[in-house]
Amino acid sequence: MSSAFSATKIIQSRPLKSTSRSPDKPFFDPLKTSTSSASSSSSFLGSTHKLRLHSNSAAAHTRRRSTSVVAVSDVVKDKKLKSSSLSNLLITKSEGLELYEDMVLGRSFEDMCAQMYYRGKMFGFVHLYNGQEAVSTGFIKLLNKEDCVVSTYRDHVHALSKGVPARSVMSELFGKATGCCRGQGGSMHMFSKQHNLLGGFAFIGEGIPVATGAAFTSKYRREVLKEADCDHVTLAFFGDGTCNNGQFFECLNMAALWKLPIVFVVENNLWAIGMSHLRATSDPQIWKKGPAFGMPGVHVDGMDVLKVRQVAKEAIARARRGEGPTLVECETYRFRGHSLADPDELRDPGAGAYLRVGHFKIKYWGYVDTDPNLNTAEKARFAERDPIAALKKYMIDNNLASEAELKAIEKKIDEVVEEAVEFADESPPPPRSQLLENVFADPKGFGIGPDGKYRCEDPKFTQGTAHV
Ligand SMILES: Cc1ncc(C[n+]2csc(CCOP(=O)(O)OP(=O)(O)O)c2C)c(N)n1
Ligand SMILES: [Mg+2]
Repeated sequence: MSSAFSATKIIQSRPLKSTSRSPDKPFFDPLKTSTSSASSSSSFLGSTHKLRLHSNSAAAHTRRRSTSVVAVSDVVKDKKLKSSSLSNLLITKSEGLELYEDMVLGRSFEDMCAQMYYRGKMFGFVHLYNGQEAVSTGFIKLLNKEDCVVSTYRDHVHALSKGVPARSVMSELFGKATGCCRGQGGSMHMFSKQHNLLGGFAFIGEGIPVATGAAFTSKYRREVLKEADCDHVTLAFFGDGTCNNGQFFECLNMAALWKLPIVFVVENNLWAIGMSHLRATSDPQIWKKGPAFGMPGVHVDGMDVLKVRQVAKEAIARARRGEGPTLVECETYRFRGHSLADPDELRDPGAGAYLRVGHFKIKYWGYVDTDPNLNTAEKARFAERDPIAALKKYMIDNNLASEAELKAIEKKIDEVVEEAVEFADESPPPPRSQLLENVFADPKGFGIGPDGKYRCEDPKFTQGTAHV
């Protein structure tokens, strides 16, 4: 197998070895591929190559600076070298169009959210997903309806990819009764039982145990309740910053111990609000934490939907086959501020986005940069690797779609998003009677006191509290 394919990061558990960072330790560069050190038999196609020794030489410096932008998946390029036959491509035309439509929907929807937020139509924090679409689309479009997705506060696009209609996501954002949580959840708590979207969670790491529980349910139903056809898989999405949270480690342990059908999908966008990933974690290569718990750890270029999809295919298939969990680290980037309350002034590279090795500043992605305006340079570099533009180019270059066909999809999505806004705007707010629903376990909404009586029977109980 040639370079792009052999450079996988699937690593099984092995004896403990220190992985703490030091200037002598290897860095990995997702833009490069290598023929060394990887198992050619791994089925994690699309995974970028992993470790490569950092060199301080000027030649290495120049090479890194001149790394070209990946506009066409290396995976596909590699395939094309062997045959120009369309049948050898990684996606069919209809698959490509589906991926394109889903990514365009995610992007357009989020752009519209920004507009509506600044027009005062939404309340509370709203975190957009621009730039990260290849991860949601690359994974979720491979799922069945019964499979589960657990997200974070950056959850609108995961909901859309899982099939929750744009109008019910938008309506939820507007706090309206027609929203997917009847207006009670808002931006950070998208949920749809029908689509097996188990939430949006505002606290970081909060969704990981929920996802682990969902995966446990699938296994329990299959093995204990003998529901032979219950092969449902759960995907847990979360960020790089969240990987320093204890729940992440606890759940990796349980998932590996019980061989749960789950994929932990880390969306490493290099920043946790204004905290650089490099500054916050002892070993920035998150995928390595998988093998430490006895599961494969895989790294993939999260700006390339075709690579993400290849890795996702195998990780999901493993889970479905009963072979247990996988940890996938997708290297990606968010094109906007942390939330719409952040005018994108928080990512200050001076605060530690760069490692200092000797007199070089080493960027996590393998760049060496002396640009004083590092923040702008970082954003510009990732803007060039926009996953939607990359897929578009690939589809056209490979005669999978014409410019007109893709334009037609963009137009259709514009209409879907416009319609979603109109629907949300015209929808009624939730009734007052909904105010205390789901606040107390008691369906009457007032809870039961220690004496076994409804608390509302205490005449003083509601004094000073909400009345419905
Ligand atoms: C338990 C908890 N602690 C702190 C916060 C505040 N907080 C909100 S977002 C965030 C950063 C998370 O970064 P990351 O996991 O990388 O996700 P990203 O926002 O980059 O998608 C933090 C610390 C929180 N929401 N929950
Ligand atoms: Mg992050």
